[in-house]
Amino acid sequence: MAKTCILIGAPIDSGQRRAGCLMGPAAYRVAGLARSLCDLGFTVIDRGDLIPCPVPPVPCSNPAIHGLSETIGWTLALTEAVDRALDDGFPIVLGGDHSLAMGSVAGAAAHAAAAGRPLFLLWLDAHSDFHTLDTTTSGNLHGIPVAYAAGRTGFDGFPPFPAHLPPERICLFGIRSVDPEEHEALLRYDISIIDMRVIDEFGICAPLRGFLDKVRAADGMLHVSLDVDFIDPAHAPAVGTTVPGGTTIREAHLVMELLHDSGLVTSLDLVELNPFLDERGRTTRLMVDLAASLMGRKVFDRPTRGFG
Ligand code: 6HN
Ligand code: MN
Ligand code: MN
Ligand code: MN
Repeated sequence: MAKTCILIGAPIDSGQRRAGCLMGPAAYRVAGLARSLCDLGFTVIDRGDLIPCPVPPVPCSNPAIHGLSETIGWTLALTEAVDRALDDGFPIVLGGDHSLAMGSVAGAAAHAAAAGRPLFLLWLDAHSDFHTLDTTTSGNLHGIPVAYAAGRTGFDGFPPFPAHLPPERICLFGIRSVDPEEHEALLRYDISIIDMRVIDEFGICAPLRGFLDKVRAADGMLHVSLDVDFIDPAHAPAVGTTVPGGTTIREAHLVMELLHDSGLVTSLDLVELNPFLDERGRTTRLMVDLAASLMGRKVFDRPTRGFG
C-alpha cells in the first residue's frame, strides 16, 4: 500500500435532500482521521476541501431530479482530483453524499486506464445505487453512481465515464434495499451481489475473498466506496438513509481488515456521513476507526496467522 495518504474533502450534498452532509469532511478532521493515519506510519497530505467546477443549468426530462448541474460540477472536479492524487499516493475522499463517487470512481478509472490496469469497485452499502437519470423516482443523485460506472445509458449532461467497468469487476456488498427499477436492471448485469442474505448465510470472509481473488488474478486496482449505511443504524445513526439489518461493528471491521491484508485497495471513499444526525460523534469515530482498519490498524499484531 502507498505510504502517503491524500485526504480530499468533498462537502457535497446535492445528491440528496437532507441538510448536513456538508459537514462530513470537517467532522472527519475533528475526529482525528489524519492523526490516526500518521500513527500508522503514513505521510498524510490534506488537500483541503475541493470546489466544484461551475456548470450552467442542465436540462433534464425527469422532473424528480434535483441538483443536477451542481452534481456534474462535483463529478468533474473529483475526477481530476482523484486521478491526480493516485499519482502521489492513496486517495481518501471525505464526503459528502454518495453522488461524489461518480467523480472518485471516474478518476480512479482514468488513472487505471492510463496505467494499463483494470479497475475493480467494491460498493459497501445498504443500497445498490444503480438508478439512471431516467429511472430514479426520488430524483436523488446519490442513488445513481454504480450505474454510471457500469456504463448504463441515461446520463445526459455528465462527462462520459472514462473506461466503463464491466459488471464482473463490480461487487455490491451488504445491500438490503433495492428499488424495483434497480432490481430489474441488475438482473441484466453480471455484477457480484453479496447482499445481507448471503452475508448471514456465509459470513463476511468467503464472499469477500472470492471477489478479492478476482482482483488479484487480474492485477487490478481496487476502489472501495464505504457508505455509512453499510453498518447497522443501531451502531451508525448519522446517515439520512437508515436501513435496519446492516452489518455489525465487528463485521464492518473484518471487511476492512481483510481488505488491508489483501494489499489490493488503491483508493477509498467515506460517504453519506451526516454529522447533524450523529450522537456525540460516535458514527464519525466509527468511520475513522474503519478507515484505520483498512489502512492497517490491528487489534493484535500477530507475527503469524496461527492461533496456537
Ligand atoms: N445511497 N434507492 C433510493 C433512491 O432514492 O434512489 C436510495 C438511494 C440511497 C443512496 O445509498 O447513497
Ligand atoms: Mn493519474
Ligand atoms: Mn450509497
Ligand atoms: Mn446507502
